[in-house]
Amino acid sequence: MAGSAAALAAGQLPAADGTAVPGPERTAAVPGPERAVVTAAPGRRATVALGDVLPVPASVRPEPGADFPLTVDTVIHAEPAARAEADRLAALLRPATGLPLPVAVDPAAPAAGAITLALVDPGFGPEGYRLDVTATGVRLTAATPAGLGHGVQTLRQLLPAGVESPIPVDGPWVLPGGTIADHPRFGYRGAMLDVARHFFGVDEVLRVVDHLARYKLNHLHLHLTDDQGWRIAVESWPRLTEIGGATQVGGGPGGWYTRDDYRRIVRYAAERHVTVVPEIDLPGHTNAALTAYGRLAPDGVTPSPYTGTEVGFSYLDPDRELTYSFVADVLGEVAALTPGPYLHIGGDEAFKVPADAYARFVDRVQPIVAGTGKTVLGWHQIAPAAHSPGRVLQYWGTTATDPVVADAVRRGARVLMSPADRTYLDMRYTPESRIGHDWAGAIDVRRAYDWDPAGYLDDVPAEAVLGLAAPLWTEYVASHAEIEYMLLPRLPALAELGWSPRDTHDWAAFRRRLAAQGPRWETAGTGYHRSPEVPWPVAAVPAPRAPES
Ligand code: TNX
Repeated sequence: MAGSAAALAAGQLPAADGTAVPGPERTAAVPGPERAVVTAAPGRRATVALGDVLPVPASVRPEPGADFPLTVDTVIHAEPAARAEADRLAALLRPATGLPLPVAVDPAAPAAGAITLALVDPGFGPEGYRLDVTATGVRLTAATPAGLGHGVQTLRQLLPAGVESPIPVDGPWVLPGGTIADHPRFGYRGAMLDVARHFFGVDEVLRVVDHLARYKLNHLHLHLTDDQGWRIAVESWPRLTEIGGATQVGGGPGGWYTRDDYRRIVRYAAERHVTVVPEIDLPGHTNAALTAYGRLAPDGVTPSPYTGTEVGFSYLDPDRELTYSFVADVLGEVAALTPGPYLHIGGDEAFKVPADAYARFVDRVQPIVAGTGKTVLGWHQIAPAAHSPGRVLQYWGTTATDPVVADAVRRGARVLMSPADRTYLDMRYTPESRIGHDWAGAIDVRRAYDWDPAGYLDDVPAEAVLGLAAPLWTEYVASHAEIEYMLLPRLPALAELGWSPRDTHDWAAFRRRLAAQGPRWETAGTGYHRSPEVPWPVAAVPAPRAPES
């Protein structure tokens, strides 16, 4: 990961694709007709327009002249139940602003001049919020802590890019006046990280959670098991991780999460209103499990560890009872560690399993999931199986028609949209990209943005679409810098599709707002792909504040 503010000041940021990313410039940036210049000049006027938020809010009503400056006297006021969100807001704003921003927890009405967070239902649903900025105070209201959390992310984006700095810089720290009323279009907005092909440690996963939370995504799907590695400790089958977790693509050391590691990820995500969805991929993609317990292998022969990138060769035998006691043990333990409602059972690319045996397998595993109290989520290959209450099919196809999925929807299933030609974050941006798959085509920013999750699949009504999720498979992604390169800037494009009302969909407006994220990432030391489709500004990143100021 690109490092500290000091490293950034050196001028050039290496992008993961090897191209040079223009670094922050201390001298005046080149002004030009299409180049937004992020100014660092102190002043009392807001420098970000109220609507320049990503994902774009449902409703924005600017009030010129009602800007609110943050000062040394600004207090963040919260009722006790809103304390965690108030603390997070303070933690996000203090490093760059250098302001004390004390959090006052007090059920009584705040004094004028405060930023107030209140759990008062503004009427915008479970994740909605309302933000009122006036010259005399700021008020953020929501029905739930999640709504407040989304409002906090909006507030953060309304301050200039310097707010991302880990050390104090000059503002101006002024919020634009007016009202934002906001709520999501879809209830499920997610991303998936494949920690099986290449393993990523807890801290790297937490950084991914930060990116999700920033753009109001609310689900992190962890692809925990595959041919190359088993990454989650299971007490009743300990060799799964000890043996099955010991390598990865390319033959590196791999790794796995202890139960406490996994709990830490779940807790950190929950604090940021992100639900973890664990995937145990069944019955295919199971070579790592078979290396640990050869008796699970259909032919009883323990296979070798696999460090390549092929798919579809391994499977659990649908016709053996041992398979189901194994699956019940694993799913039971993973469910017990997971507070979220979904258990993802994979189901993709079991090429060696005949269709009838595959269907019997899914028909037996879905009730096991239900028995743990969780709801079945699976790749859309599980569609032919019987309906299981609430079950969700993750559609990763690239065709607009899928009669089997449409039929499952008629039988009660809902669909999570991950069409590979739009949402797959492991695809190359262009044929020339340094890393990535290309089987679903190149996906640059416009391709990721210019589609409608509710309209992609024929014969599936919009009401059956739960939302969208963007998978990052990691056959070719081996470091955190490469994660960020693949994630950004496509993740915010998909986040906006998931959150913003359809009638705000507008490529020209979107790419202008996306461009403004560039200086924020640079200030934070986050890598990204400088897609030529986006008019990135020449960013004058604010200089560190002089000690005496
Ligand atoms: C297909 S998408 C897979 C994965 C690969 C991915 C690479 C899906 C459910 N299965 O096993 O990693 O393609 O793009």
